[in-house]
Amino acid sequence: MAFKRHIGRLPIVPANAKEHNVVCHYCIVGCGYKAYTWDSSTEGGTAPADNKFGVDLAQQQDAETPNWYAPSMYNLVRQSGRDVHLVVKPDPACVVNSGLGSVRGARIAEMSHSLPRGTQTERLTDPLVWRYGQMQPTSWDDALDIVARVTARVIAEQGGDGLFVSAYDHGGAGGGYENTWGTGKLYFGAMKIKNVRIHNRPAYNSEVHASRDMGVGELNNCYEDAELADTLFALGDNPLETQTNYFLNHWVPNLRGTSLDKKKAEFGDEPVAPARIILVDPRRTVTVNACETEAGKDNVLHLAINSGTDLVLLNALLTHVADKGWTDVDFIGASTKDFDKALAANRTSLDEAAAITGLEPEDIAKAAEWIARPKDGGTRRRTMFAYEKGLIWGNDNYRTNAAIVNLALATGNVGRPGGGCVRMGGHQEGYVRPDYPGPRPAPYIDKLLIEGQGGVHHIWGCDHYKTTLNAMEFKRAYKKRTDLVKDAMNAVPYGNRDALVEAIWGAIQQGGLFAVDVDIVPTKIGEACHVVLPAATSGEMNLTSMNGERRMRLTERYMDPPGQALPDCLIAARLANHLEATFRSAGKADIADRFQGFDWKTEEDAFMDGYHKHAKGGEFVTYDALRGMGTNGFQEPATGQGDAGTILGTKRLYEDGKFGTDDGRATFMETQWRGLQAPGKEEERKKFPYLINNGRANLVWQNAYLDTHEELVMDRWPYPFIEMNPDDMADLGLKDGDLVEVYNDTGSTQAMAYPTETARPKQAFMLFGFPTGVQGNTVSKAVNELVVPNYKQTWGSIRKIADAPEGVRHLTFKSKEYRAS
Ligand SMILES: Nc1nc2c(c(=O)[nH]1)N[C@H]1C(S)=C(S)[C@@H](COP(=O)(O)OP(=O)(O)OC[C@H]3O[C@@H](n4cnc5c(=O)[nH]c(N)nc54)[C@H](O)[C@@H]3O)O[C@H]1N2
Ligand SMILES: Nc1nc2c(c(=O)[nH]1)N[C@H]1C(S)=C(S)[C@@H](COP(=O)(O)OP(=O)(O)OC[C@H]3O[C@@H](n4cnc5c(=O)[nH]c(N)nc54)[C@H](O)[C@@H]3O)O[C@H]1N2
Ligand code: SF4
Ligand SMILES: [Mo]
Repeated sequence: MAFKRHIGRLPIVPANAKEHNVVCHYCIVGCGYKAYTWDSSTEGGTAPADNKFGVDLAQQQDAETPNWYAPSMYNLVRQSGRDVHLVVKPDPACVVNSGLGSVRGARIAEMSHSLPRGTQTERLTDPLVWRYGQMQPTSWDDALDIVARVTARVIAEQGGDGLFVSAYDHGGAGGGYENTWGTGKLYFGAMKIKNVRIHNRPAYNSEVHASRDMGVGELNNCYEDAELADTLFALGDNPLETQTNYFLNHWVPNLRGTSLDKKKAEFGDEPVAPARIILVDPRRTVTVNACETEAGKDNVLHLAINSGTDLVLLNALLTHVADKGWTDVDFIGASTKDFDKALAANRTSLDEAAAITGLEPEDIAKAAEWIARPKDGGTRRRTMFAYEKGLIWGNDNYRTNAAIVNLALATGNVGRPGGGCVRMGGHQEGYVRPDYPGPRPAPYIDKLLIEGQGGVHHIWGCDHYKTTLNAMEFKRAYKKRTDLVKDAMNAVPYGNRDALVEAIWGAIQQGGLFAVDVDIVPTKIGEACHVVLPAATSGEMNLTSMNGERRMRLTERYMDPPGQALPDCLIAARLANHLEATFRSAGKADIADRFQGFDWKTEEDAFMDGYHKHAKGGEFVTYDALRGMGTNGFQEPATGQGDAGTILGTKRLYEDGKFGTDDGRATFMETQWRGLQAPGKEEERKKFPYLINNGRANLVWQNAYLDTHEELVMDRWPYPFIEMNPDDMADLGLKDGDLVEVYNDTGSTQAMAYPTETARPKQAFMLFGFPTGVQGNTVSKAVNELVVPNYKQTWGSIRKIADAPEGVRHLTFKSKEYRAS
């Protein structure tokens, strides 16, 4: 243990502290928090009337008391130009988390920008422009003028296809309805740009095209369904680490049997019992371990499937359920179509499936029983199907996604309490945009950039250097192209804007690329950029998003953004203003006119222009109404106004049996197995000895964009871990914490060996997207037919580089599993 917080005593929250509704801006779960702020020169007292909790703090509080906060929940920040104390603490009254924090969310406060306390001092404060061979601070008008002029020049010469855009499409920090609307209105509404990609994949497409094509929106249930289900079916997800409080507050009670009263209240005489759970993951995750501890091993079935073969398992489950007569015949008849066709096409025996998936036929049969064998008295079993990146970034995304929806529909589990067929989710959601003007399949943006296409690239809140596929080649090409422009800019003597734009255009004609990065901190891709624009983030602006059960809330602004930083939606609006002026002064009034409607002064203006006018039910939703709904909000879509200005929502989708297709019937799909589908993957699997499975860890948020500037996470993970079977480590002469190179024909990267007893031989698992070792360097460029990437199926070799360096000597290499107490 090297990490210390150096906090001796924390101030008491006074009774009159300002209270703000906050939703954690990290993961999809969207836990409710309260932010308390008060003047830095005062604090509350121990008497009940003197503190926010209204209790006698001179008395010892019990272990689970909410009248307390941890050092990580505290900071000293600016609010309307004054220093204030800030406490951001989980809200016990929020139904999502019931007062739970996680190792990420419980650190919102200490991950805020504070000069007095020296936290997140790396935050961008001013627009930066490449000048005199380095990035230099400047004004918004100066920076946006360059961006607008270069962008307009490129469009004049190359048309709209010369502008490339990378932009988040999610909620939470670096997203939200205000900001997806701001960027969407600019690029899709005003400019009709089609060369756009999303933060996490190299094209403008869906992660779950199949589910949507079948008429089943991917977030169709509510978190309570996890408490009501007889069986939980989790495929390619790891919710203890990645949807932490959803798992702890809604899955664990069902596994423990503490939600039985809820089940009885909901289901009357229907037999109920604590849930059983099936987890499909090639790796024994800590979620498997937690489920065994909570539910007992007999109620947990871990199917340690061969990587990339989920489709076969799902087809075999469908076949077995149908052959046993366990399908929901009434539901299939009333609400779906093409079942017989799909069943015939997808027919897969237990033995066939066992041969490909590496599972035992009996275990597949057991899973089918747990999913669908009727309960005593003949009532249907209620099963909730939940999947995430092990499926979404897995082999044959489209068909595998369809296959899990097939199984959920066949067993009548969509639109019913205790059911659902859902993404677990990544970030929160917060999508409202004009329609994407491009085709399906959408253009493969990374590939086009690598090939030298486009003249200007706008990047909003993502860092492909750490998180894209084929990342090494991307960085090589990107650096070369952006360096050409830097060199050209260096050659313009001074102050002459026209000459600068000319020089940049000249470099673009030589294959150069002009790049603009909108972010909150310096990023790796930002190092290649020519203009960097500082964004405000959640808590520094008002921000709306929804979570994995479509629960929408408003996070209220509780502190000032650093320096000149602005909300993304207002940056987009100002950029639109500058583009309008540039086109107008060039005599192109018709183009200039397209940039009208960006006269927003606040993020609320953007919200009213976007969500309020364009989202389904948006007419019922305003900031005032959301403020009144607190951290519980309402579940989208809004359906009307209730008493006292409340918003009425939708607990589950499809409860009426009508789905999102033209005729309202959910459509079964044919999903035959066709092996590892992405070009070159099968060859890679045969050629290289190790599966380089990859994904997330509890402590780290995404590409560590904030964590990297903070000691806690970097102390635990100075280098990305690669979990390895101890025998494999012995074969390669590796000891705990030794540095290894991971490599294949696509690229190479570096990681730190972490011995893991439960890791299967020749199956490693590496932390993704980490600044000190980018797993994506080894992920091939191969995508599916709709340009969805296949990050998870990566094979490579591993070799020792060095003994554990000084920076890892203090680490523990104990098992990450926990034992029953
Ligand atoms: N190998 C491999 N690669 C993967 C994956 C995988 O499993 N394996 N997963 C993929 C997935 S699911 C994801 S989501 C992506 C993530 O890929 P990215 O989106 O590139 O990664 P993030 O860490 O989410 O990046 C967020 C960026 O937004 C910035 N930011 C935060 N808040 C704000 C804000 O309010 N405004 C602005 N303008 N910027 C802000 C942060 O500083 C950071 O630079 O990675 C993908 N890549
Ligand atoms: N702590 C933390 N939480 C997060 C994030 C974070 O960075 N940190 N990021 C958020 C984001 S943006 C996202 S998208 C989600 C992702 O949430 P998850 O999808 O739960 O996370 P991952 O670790 O990417 O992948 C999940 C599992 O897929 C498994 N897997 C790999 N290959 C296969 C396969 O072929 N078949 C099956 N069945 N499984 C496979 C991996 O072993 C891994 O355990 O997490 C969100 N929550
Ligand atoms: S579970 Fe997700 S939303 Fe909840 S506190 Fe943790 S990171 Fe935030
Ligand atoms: Mo994600």
